[in-house]
Amino acid sequence: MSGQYAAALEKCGVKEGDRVLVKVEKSIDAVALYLACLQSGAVYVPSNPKNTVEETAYLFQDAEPSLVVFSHENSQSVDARSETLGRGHGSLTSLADSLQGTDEVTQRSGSDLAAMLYTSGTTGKPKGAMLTHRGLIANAIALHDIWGFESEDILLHCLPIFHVHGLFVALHCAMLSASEVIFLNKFDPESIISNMSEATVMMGVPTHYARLLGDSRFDHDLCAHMRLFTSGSAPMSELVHEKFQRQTSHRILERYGMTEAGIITSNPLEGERIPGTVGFPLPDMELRVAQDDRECDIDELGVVEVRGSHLFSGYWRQLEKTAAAFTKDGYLITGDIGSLDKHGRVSLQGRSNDMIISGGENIYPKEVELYLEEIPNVNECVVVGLPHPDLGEAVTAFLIPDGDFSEVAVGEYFKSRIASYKQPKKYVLVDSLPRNAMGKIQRSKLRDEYSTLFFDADNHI
Ligand code: MCA
Repeated sequence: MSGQYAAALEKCGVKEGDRVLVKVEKSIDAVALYLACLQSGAVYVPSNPKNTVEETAYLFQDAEPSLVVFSHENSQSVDARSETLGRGHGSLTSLADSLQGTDEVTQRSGSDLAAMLYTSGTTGKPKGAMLTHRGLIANAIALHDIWGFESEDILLHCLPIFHVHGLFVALHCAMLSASEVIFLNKFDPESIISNMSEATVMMGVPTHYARLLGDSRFDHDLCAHMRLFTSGSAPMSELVHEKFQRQTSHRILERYGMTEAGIITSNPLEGERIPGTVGFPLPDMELRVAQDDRECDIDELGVVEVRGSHLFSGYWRQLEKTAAAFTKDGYLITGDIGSLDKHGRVSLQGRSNDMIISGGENIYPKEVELYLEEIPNVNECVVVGLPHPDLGEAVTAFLIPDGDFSEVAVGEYFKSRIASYKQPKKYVLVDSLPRNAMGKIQRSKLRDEYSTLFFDADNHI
């Protein structure tokens, strides 16, 4: 199928190094299109299908793709060739079906781009993280080895495929040993539970596991034959870890990564998996914890920095942001605060920036604040992530209204502007916002004061 899509890309005029922007729902055809891009030497640029027309227009303008592929339902007009993907009504799918598949593989070097994934940024606009063939291969081989993937494995795949986690971490591991994949179109506890008995490995975000644990059918017997559950993209609380072990008799393997670096550390397959830690750096990944240009002592907190062949090659057309992301000696500054223990295990304690992680999705407050500030009767606002029993953190807006404030009207306003998962789950109207002596808003004060806003007596795990 990927050979047929590669032939279709050629017919569409896609050349080596061209970006192909893909905003489609999860499907096998989307996986084939991703592989076809690799095969043709094109750069795969996946977009969240929930992105609004405005957000997609930004990606289009920034990535300058020579081809844009939409799902039938979310097509929009763009100033480039566009096609649709899907069985029955997809123009690219029909074209691919009508063509003889090609086995030809365009040779690319390790430093050539394979994919570009957009990550939200501190300034409010997403940046394209340039991922190379070398980086994807290095991370895939390392994970395949340390997690012991074999051809008999069957991967239960419930992640979206527009992120590193679902597209690269999960699929590459399975592909390297030609393992079977049970490919679910979205996360849904019902289908996970009904397919679990066929699978041996599942990868998920903490929200997936917290939801599964809420179902009494997700128990020891259902999971008895499973080889491995991994969790990442957001911190997993020790409570969920322990509940997972009590309910399933499995110890979840927590690992840590980011779009710019792939997977950075992992708890061991053999050996102790310790809740609250993210394990050891992957082979070939150099990791240190630093503070004010000096390396921290054992157990001392600092910013986690990493170096190695897995790393991205920079932000697309953003030289300054790329330079700011690295130290002089080539370490990527992750922005995560953590420490190393005497065995080399990494523990994370939070972030040095204000990024919110909601259900495994990263959201920068600035992006939401910029939109809120445009609303005429919002005088001042600040957006923070508050602890949430299902999502880990929930986007919350604190604002000083000028006159009447209608949540319904704001909901309507946001609909066409930013993807729904980024929109505040709650609006808190206040008379003033806490500021320090320099006049800077103290987000941490709001996080502390409102830490139980999303919890009630029934909401404890
Ligand atoms: C959906 N909604 C959310 C989120 N997802 N709200 C906040 N945070 C979210 N993450 C909202 C929708 O906007 C919608 O709102 C309503 O929930 C229902 O949407 P639906 O799609 O049905 O939601 P869901 O199926 O329940 O999705 C929740 C989810 C999903 C299953 C947790 O977000 C998910 O699969 N997350 C995984 C993300 C992931 O793979 N991250 C990896 C990136 P409304 O009703 O108002 O429209 S990090 C990465 O790749 C690095 C390398 C790493 O280390 O892994």
